Amino acid sequence: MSEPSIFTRILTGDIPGEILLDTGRVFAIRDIDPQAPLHVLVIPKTEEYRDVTELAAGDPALLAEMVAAAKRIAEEHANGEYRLIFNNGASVAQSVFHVHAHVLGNLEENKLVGF
Ligand code: DGP
Repeated sequence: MSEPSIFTRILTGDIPGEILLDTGRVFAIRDIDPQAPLHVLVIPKTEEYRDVTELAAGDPALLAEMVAAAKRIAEEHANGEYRLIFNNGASVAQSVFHVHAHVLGNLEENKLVGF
């Protein structure tokens, strides 16, 4: 069996990290290397899906739960507006192959983040 992902290790408490939101099937943590004033990762608890393409095909309801969780994070920690980013593949900077969404918010006006 493969090693648990870094996100699973945070979820199980093996690695310290504050869980901002837990909806049952989805959880959220702050990104360790924030690219925006609000930068949170929304992650399904299952490691079954490597990226959002696999997730959308395999469990679209779980993808919808991730989007709803992103909206809740934006409402609780920003003005309700947010940017949602999924990296899909190493060549576009995906480094953790346990699907996750980057939720960015509180961006300065007209300032786009570099990813
Ligand atoms: P990606 O490049 O799309 O695979 O995003 C992976 C993100 O995970 C990256 O922005 C940094 C974040 N990350 C990696 N290790 C840790 C960690 O130990 N704790 C937290 N909170 N975030 C991490």
